Amino acid sequence: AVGFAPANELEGNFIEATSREGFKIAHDISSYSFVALAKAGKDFLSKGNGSLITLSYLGSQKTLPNYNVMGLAKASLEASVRFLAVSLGKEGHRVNAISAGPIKTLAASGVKNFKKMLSYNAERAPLGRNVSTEEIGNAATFLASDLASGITGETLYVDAGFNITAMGSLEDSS
Ligand code: 0WE
Repeated sequence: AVGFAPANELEGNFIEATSREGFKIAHDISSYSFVALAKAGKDFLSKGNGSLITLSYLGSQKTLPNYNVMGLAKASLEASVRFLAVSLGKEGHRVNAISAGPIKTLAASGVKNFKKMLSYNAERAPLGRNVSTEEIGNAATFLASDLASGITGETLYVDAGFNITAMGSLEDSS
């Protein structure tokens, strides 16, 4: 799992913030890197039942403030999961993504208003909270295991259900 866009790409109006160079860097590091990993690593995968897993985010499907070119890169990453799944399927290898809810990590500490995003998500998610790194790890363990032997090319949401909602609850909004 590796994702990156230059910091100036992740702030402000999408059109104004997005440069050709920033687009290139974001897609190279956040999407092509997974294809490169599959290319370099496929011969080292467990014979006949390997599993590749990457990390994505809802910004690939829906807009949110400031995520900008990372949303495009994650959309590309999720498409690469599908194409890689076909490419490696004949050899029995599976390729999936986990689309995680926002989590307070070191990288997230560099993101403006991240605390606000955490409470926004927790408030509106069906489970009424955010997810933990352990819950992402558990889903990854499942996807890597034979319990997920029939699952490939999929993006699995581990986000306390946030992605399935449109209006959340009317209870506490003004
Ligand atoms: O994918 C991510 C993190 C993406 C990210 C974050 C940074 C911060 C520091 C990529 N590149 C950089 N480059 C830096 O210089 N997330 C899902 C977390 C995240 O990042 C956001 C979010 C969320 C959620 C950035 C803006 C808006 C929302």
